[in-house]
Amino acid sequence: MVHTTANRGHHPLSVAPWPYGRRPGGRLPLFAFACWLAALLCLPAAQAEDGHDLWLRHAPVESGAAGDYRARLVQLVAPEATATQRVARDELLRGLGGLLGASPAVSNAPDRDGALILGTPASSPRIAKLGLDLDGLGAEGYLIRSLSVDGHTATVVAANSDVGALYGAFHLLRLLQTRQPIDALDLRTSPKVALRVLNHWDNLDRHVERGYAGQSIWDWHRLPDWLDPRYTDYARANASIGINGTVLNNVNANAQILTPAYLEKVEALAGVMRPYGIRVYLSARFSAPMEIGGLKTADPKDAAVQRWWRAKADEIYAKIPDFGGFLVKANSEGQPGPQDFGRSHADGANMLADAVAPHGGIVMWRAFVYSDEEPDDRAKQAYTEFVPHDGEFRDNVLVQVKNGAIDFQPREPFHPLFGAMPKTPLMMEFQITKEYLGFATHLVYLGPMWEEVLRADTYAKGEGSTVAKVVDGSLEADEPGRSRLSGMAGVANIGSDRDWSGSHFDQANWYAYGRLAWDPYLDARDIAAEWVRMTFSNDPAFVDPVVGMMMASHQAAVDYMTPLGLHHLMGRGHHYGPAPWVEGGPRADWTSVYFHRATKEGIGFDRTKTGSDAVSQYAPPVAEVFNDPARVPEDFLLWFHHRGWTDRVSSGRTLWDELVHRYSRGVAEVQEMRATWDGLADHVDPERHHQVARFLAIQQKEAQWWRDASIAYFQTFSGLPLPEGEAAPLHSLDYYKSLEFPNAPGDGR
Ligand code: BDP
Repeated sequence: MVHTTANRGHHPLSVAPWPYGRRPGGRLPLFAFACWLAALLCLPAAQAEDGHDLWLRHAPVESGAAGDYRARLVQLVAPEATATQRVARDELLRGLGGLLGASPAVSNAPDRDGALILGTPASSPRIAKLGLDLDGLGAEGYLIRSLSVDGHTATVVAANSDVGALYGAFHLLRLLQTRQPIDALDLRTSPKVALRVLNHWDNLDRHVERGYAGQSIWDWHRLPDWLDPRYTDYARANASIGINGTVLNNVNANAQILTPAYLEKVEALAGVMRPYGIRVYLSARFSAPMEIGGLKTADPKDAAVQRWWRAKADEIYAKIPDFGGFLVKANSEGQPGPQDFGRSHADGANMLADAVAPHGGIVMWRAFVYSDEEPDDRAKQAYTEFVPHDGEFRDNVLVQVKNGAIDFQPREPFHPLFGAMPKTPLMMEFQITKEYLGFATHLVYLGPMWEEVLRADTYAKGEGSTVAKVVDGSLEADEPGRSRLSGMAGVANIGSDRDWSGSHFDQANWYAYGRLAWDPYLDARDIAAEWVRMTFSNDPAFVDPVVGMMMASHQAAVDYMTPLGLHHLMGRGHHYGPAPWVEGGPRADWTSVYFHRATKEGIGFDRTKTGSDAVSQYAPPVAEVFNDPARVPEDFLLWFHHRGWTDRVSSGRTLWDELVHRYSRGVAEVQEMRATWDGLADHVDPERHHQVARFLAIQQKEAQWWRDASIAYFQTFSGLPLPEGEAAPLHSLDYYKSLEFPNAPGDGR
């Protein structure tokens, strides 16, 4: 059976022919019907490779390796007293059954070679007796060791909690899925970041803001009575990569979610997530006391407002004792907030923090703010608003900061808030859904982009003060009175599409996010290789070229969309496709011309000390580099500088020539990705190969569109000819400007 997805057909430039006989809504050709009948009558039902299994695809291991694994995994000794213990045991039985053809025998004690012993000192007498060094693993860490137990060879997966043991079980499966040897294991790991959270920008009507994978997976209408099995699969997938929290609703929040009718639904979802170590959180609308509480104000200093939130928190915790807390977008893009009542972000966050504190809850307060009246460079506003409040936030508040200061652009320098608020835990916010990076059709692996940000040096406490150290709290651990919280948020790319993420390769971004949240020092390339092996194949003839494609894909997208530090040049509203000509409308910093500032003389946003001075929000060693056109990384040249069209760049080309070169380089890279993928047909099932191939064709077409439209537009300023050998845009500038996409998916509502 071939599954179709909800939003594919809407793609305005879609070119994909339908390869499987019956197109939905079309006629069934006779031949296809005959094949279908034959298949139905004669063959066992084959499992379609529709991507639904994600990286939890436990396809059989090749016979040689399987023998080695089987000898080590003859018997499973694992407790089953709690829901989490049962989940861990079932994952191992299911996973090993798939990988090795048969599940290990379940036993109460190891009585032969090849025992797999899972548990905690509390859940497993065997593990208690081993006296393992579990100190330092914390509540969620685990160790995996090859040992001799009661005279038998054994693999021990031990932790301090059931959830730790579950994470260990998934890790063991991953070792097999990626064909690692398991005969001399000695590994221990615990998460470096405490809160590893997905943010769903899902509305209650199931529209997903910036979602490109169908509708919301949360079927609010049928909840709480119908628990879609997908919820469990979602929880499994997240637990397998260590994600331990999920914010169910959009940051542009609807207060309805806090009404009793919805809290009952939230409670049902929390029940599904709980065995997997996942807490649910909600986005809270700041004006909820007025909208659903009947109060006249939402002023955080008003006693009635404070009482309302405390009562609301009590009500929630009575239903969901492990409720995580609130995420809040306040005084940003029209959302209500404390400033509406003359109060600060700290006042607002602390009022909510006080309401959830008695229950152990937390508040994630977003720093994505910029004001309409503020004439200053938008890139500077979050820093300006938040830094003065460092030290004012309660212990159970994290300030959630996007990776860059504008808005999830294809490439941004790290946000200047990182390192600038030493007394406040700053939670990283990455966007997994590719709002600005080609939606679900472009193959863009985000691992390298996130790695670049996490490894960036803030110099806040001298060299080596990386963003990763700010996020995991290690950089400022000695800061007096600083809360020990740490967190990372990822704006989910999950929807009702059968393949969850709208494309096979977008699953890799969900996966990479989870892995980096667990350990922000991991290598994007290693994560890609792991994912490819688990999702597709372990054959090096496949793994190497595909990892190569993935690793090159982010730079390629930056090149064909916004090279050299350009940013925010996409279509207005829906953000689909190039539109560097966007101007006018409600506010300057929602236009493209505000950001590229092209003139007859040059292009780029002057954020130097003599320009908007955004550079001075960075620590001096960083500011100096960003301020200097000769030293700034060229990838950020036009982010920080306005440069002349004929100025030379490091390649020796003029800026204009370099710009054109980079646009073309991006398109060429996509063409190469296509050729690589086409050559790999023998290594992939036809369903997935076909879809990826067609999506790459869309990507190439759209990369060309980005290049051509951008060059045609910027040439009206530079007035310069294209460099030798560069093809002219396929269409006129007027043509590109005339394109409209009123039904592009995922818009904000
Ligand atoms: C922007 C999105 C918008 C979000 C906003 C946010 O276009 O839909 O509401 O970010 O993060 O990138 O709040």
